[in-house]
Order: sequence, then structure tokens, then C-alpha cells
Amino acid sequence: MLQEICRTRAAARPNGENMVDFSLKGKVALVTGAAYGIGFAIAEALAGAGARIAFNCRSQRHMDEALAAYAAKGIEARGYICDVTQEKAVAAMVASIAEELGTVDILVNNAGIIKRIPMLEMSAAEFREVVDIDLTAPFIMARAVIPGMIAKGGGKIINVCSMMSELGRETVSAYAAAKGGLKMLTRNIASEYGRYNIQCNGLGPGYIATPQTAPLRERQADGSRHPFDAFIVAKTPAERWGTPEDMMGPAVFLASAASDFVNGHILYVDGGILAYIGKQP
Ligand code: NAP
Ligand code: GCO
Repeated sequence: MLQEICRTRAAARPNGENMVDFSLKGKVALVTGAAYGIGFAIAEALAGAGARIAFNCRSQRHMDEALAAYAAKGIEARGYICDVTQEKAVAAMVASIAEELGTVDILVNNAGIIKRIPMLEMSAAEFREVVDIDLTAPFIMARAVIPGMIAKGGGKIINVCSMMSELGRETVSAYAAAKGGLKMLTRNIASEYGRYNIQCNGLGPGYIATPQTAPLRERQADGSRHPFDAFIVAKTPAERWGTPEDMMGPAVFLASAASDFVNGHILYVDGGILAYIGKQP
């Protein structure tokens, strides 16, 4: 069996060329919540590697702006208004993509929200809303695409995790619970469907400058940096915030054949935060 796999792979690359295959040519990628921010950059990267792009978001205004932004980059992205927590809408979107672009080969579960509220002040409804979007929705999305991937002989699922898949901090109990859960959902999908040539991995961004983190970077009245902004720069060995573009290479790697034996892994793209104890006093 192993010899057969090696022979097939060698035959596909007769001169040893392209031994590392990052191409996504002919693949259909669905990136959730890719109107802007990290999702947009990931979709742009996957398109650059050759994939056809489908994306969704909830707001028509975000959709219109996103379609214009993709077009400005020469990307023919197909956009769907769809809330990832709504099972019927998700099923309808996945069916439309299958008809209009083809079966989804690559799913990026990127859509997510955060609520920064001290736990004792947070209502159960607020907690549930975060868990619903950040954890239950990736389950709904994955469940909607896995049968098509199995029928097609494989697929890639990338779950956008977080520093909060590993760490806690004041005010983000629901988010940390959801992103920690998403890490384990990732490992479970890998465990359950790896035999169908489906790889499910996590992408764990560090602190990235997007609308989601804008409140943490707001200038103070006196023009100085937000204390949290200064804290993050000090906590990151790279001494800067990440950008959505920092996610591009890692996303292409996890979406491509180059990562075909990587499964259930969380790839942290954090400028070294998780490796660092912090600046000595
Ligand atoms: P963002 O700037 O707030 O963008 C979020 C996107 O998700 C938007 O396109 C939004 O569009 C969409 N969205 C939100 N809820 C949705 C829903 N229920 N259904 C469909 N679309 C929905 O966020 P970001 O900073 O790029 O973050 C993207 C992902 O990375 C999130 O999962 C986030 O938790 C994670 N992350 C972010 C950071 C960071 O530092 N920024 C770090 C680690 C992980 P609509 O509002 O129009 O729906
Ligand atoms: C926060 C931030 C984080 C980041 C990110 C870290 O309030 O601490 O919003 O949670 O967005 O997820 O990886």
C-alpha cells in the first residue's frame, strides 16, 4: 500500500518537480465571514493559489463592500448572505455553491465574534450567542460539507482558533470557552474523518489588527497608545500586532496537498506569543 502511494506520487511528478504542492487550482474554497478582516485575507490567498472562492457574511452592506474589494483585486468571489448559526440557510448555501462552483473542497470556518464582558456581568444569553457563532456554527458548517468531501475523496477544513484556545484573560470567558472547544472540535473531526482523506486543522491567529480588535488599539485622549495595545506589543516577541496578511501563507499550507499528513494540528500564527513568558522587569 505504502509503495503504491509512493509510486503514484512519483508518477505524478516525473522529474521530481513540484515535490511541494501548494497549488489549489481546480479547488472550491468556502471561507465564512470573509467580507473583511482575516477571512478576506485568507480568501485572497486561496484565490492567489488558484482556488475558486465562495464566502458569506450577514450584512448586505458588508457584502456589497466585499464584492467590490474582491473585484478590485481581480478575484471573482461568489458571495452569499448567510448566518452560519442557521442550519437551513447553511444547507441552502452549500447546495448553491455545489451547483454554481462545484463541491466544496476547502472550508475555512472563520466567522466569529467576541464579547468583552466580565463573567459576573455576562448573561447566559450573551454567553450562548458567542458559543453559537464561534463553536456551534463551525460544527454546522463542517457537517454540511463533509458528505460532499467524502464523496469526492477528500477535503480540507480549517478552523480559525485563537490565543484563547490556550489562554484565558479577564472579560473573554465565552470566547475562550468557544475557541478552546473549537480546538477540540478540530481534533475530533480529524479523528473521525481522517480515514476519508479529510484533514481538519486549526489556524490560531495571535493579536491581529482587524475591526474585531480595533477597540483594543484605540488611541487615548492624550494621543498615547491604548494600554492593551502596548501590553500586546510587549507580550509578542515580534514586537508588533499581526496583520490579516500574516495568515495568508499558513492558510494556503493548510488548504493544500503540502499538508496532506497534517491532521488535528493547531498552527499558531502569533509572532511567538505562546512561546514567551513575557518581558522581564
Ligand atoms: P472581524 O473583523 O470582526 O470579521 C468577522 C467576519 O465574520 C465579518 O465578515 C462578519 O460579517 C462575519 N460574521 C460574524 N458573525 C457571523 C455570522 N453569524 N454568520 C456569518 N458571518 C458572520 O473578525 P476578524 O478579526 O477578522 O476575525 C476572524 C476570525 O478570526 C474570528 O473567528 C475571530 O475570532 C478569529 N480571531 C481573530 C483574531 C484577531 O486578533 N483579530 C485573533 C484570533 C482569532 P457580518 O458582520 O456581515 O456577518
Ligand atoms: C481579546 C482579543 C483576542 C483576539 C484573538 C487572540 O479581547 O483578547 O480580541 O481574543 O481577538 O482571538 O488570538
